[in-house]
Amino acid sequence: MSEKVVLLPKTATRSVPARPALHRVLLVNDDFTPRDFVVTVLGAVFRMGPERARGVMLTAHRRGCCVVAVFTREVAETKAGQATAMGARAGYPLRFTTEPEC
Ligand code: TYC
Repeated sequence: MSEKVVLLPKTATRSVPARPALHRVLLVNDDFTPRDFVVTVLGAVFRMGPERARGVMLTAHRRGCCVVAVFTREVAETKAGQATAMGARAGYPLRFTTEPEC
């Protein structure tokens, strides 16, 4: 007895790489760090022009915090750490934090 061989087409199982979760960097207001210093840090670490940096600084100053940028988790944490360290080296309590985007 001859068996019929049925050849089924291979189903493509190409896996789609997962998108890395994104994290926000937040600038937190304080009462001590000079405004111009905040603008300088935003320019140095986040490559922001002076007008945009001033806008972000003023938003944090008025509202308590402001989203600076969105990156993958590692980049967000590195940049927040560098920017916070710049403030600490100059003796200011300037703080950048990160949080996951939902
Ligand atoms: N509030 C500060 C001042 O009046 C300026 C400032 C703005 C500090 C934003 C931190 O994230 C900040 N000198």
